Amino acid sequence: MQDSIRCVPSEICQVMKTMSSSLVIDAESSYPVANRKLKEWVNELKALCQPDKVYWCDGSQEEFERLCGEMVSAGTLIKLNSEKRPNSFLARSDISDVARVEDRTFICSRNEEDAGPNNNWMSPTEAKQTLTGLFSGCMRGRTMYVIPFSMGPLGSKISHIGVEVSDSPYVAASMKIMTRMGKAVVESLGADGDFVPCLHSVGSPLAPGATDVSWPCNRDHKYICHFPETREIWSFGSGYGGNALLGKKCFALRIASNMAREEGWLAEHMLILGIESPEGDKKYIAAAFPSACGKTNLAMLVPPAALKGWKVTTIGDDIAWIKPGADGRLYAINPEAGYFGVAPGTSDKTNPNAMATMRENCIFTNVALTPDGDVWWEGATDSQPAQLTDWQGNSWTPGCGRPAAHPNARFTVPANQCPSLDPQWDDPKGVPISAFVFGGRRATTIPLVTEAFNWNNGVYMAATMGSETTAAAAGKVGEVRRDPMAMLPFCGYHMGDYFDHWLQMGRAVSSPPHIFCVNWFRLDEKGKFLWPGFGENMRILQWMFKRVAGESGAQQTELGWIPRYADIDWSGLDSVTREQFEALMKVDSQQWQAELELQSELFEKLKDRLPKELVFMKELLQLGLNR
Ligand code: O2Y
Ligand code: MN
Repeated sequence: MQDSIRCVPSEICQVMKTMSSSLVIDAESSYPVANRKLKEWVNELKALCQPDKVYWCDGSQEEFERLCGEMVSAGTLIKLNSEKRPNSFLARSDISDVARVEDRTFICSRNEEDAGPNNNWMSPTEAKQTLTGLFSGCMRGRTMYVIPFSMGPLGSKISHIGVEVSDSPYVAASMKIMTRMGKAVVESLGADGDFVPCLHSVGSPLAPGATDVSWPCNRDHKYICHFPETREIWSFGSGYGGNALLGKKCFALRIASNMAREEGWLAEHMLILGIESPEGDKKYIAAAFPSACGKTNLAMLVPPAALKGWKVTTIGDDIAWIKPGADGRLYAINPEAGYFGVAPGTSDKTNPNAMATMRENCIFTNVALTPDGDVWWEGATDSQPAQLTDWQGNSWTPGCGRPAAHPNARFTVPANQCPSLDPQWDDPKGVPISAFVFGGRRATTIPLVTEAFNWNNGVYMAATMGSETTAAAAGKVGEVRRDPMAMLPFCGYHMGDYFDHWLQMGRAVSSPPHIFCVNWFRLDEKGKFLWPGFGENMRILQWMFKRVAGESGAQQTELGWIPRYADIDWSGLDSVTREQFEALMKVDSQQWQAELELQSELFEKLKDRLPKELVFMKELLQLGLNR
């Protein structure tokens, strides 16, 4: 039995086999496809989903333009003003389909315990049974796109290949931007190369003669299922972002985290950036922050002019795949080839590099449209335009009481348009990582920056990181939500096992990176941010750089090493006083007693598989604080 249908219940399997045996093997590709598993899988899916047509994407620019043109004719895309925004488009999604659907996301491991309390679980048999029913005939009246893609540079030892089969041309066009996609990937597979099969449908078959809607999806049934043992993804009912562009969160994090654990590497929710000193020394860091904490801004940071000669370069803004090198260091690639960034809040002030990146060849989703055919979103400019069309296509004026862009509106844009792109971003060897940085959004308790004493101490810090809930998130405002390593929604297995994997990785390499924790969001008693953030974060990156180089001092605390006022370069910044800095760095033992009690809730949830090293770290910290 072929890999892709290994877990299908036998009666469904029989139906699928009967359907495919009645088909002539017909790859319907304009280029040769030698891979047996791929041809068979596509033919099975053709029989199951019953599309009108099968189209194999070649990944060419001509194909991208044709797909976009077809979507403009169908009303899925609006072409933007070519003078203001060349070769760019706006998509408006259905109101039921605007974000990742965590409550409809499942890890379908054979044993429920292996998915852990951090995931929704469904048995593989039940998932395949339910989804086979839903996929049956789901592409009628539509084209089935076969989308071969490489996560990472083609041929790199750190990269892996996937093939997404989808009935969404928006997905096909977005995958061209977000991955290395097309014919060369199929060629590299040869006859027997392996790939992760990713099946996707918007779940909205078209009856003969029926007119389509601009954003087809299924309002009643959405399932984002991952099968870690067989390394498959089945996604039904949504055409949006992480639910549908399956190379991203589904493959590069949930499935890849399982692969990484088995094979001894790391698949992380991390940006990767380069820091270059005025002397031309270069170091790379990988940094994990929960969703919507300014990751893209940090990845594309523009240092203050007063820090003469210091540069930041961008390798990636969201995901890092990290493997041990022969020299005992960890090497990282950005498996993606584009950015799927949050538009609201992005401006020439907060992220000029992102604004320059999206000057052309961009697909915007759920932003507002200006009367002259360009795009706008909250925070894009200081003043609001007098008149707009909002993300749902309705007329909008300032003060109308509705946001013009959806808060999760996105830009999808090729990485190679980024002005701060690192020259090594496409290097198959990856870049050596000198430091890991973990950040949460905390109003109190957590210092601006702390360096861990050692690897296990750093893993403990990362495992216990969290963010306070805001009005936008469900739950009580101000409640701390733990988001270990920013991986809570993305780790494809039990979080306790994931911590253990991190501990083991530190032992597996002779030169593990330093580990730092940051909190850009500490408030004063009046509720004002103590730290200016954005480009000024460079001062903290600079301190990390010097710590790694052995060139900067620090002060020991119960938590770890922290900079003294004099250890930070304050040139050109007088808005942070010494008192403010002390407040940013303060380790308040009362707050920490409460923090340790809150951390116990996480440890309690994971207790079946919590590594003893982390319990020991917590006890050590408790002892230190009691002293
Ligand atoms: O809502 C979505 O589908 C996108 S979520 C997303 C997109 C890009 C990068 N990160 C995230 C995230 O949730 O972490
Ligand atoms: Mn993310």
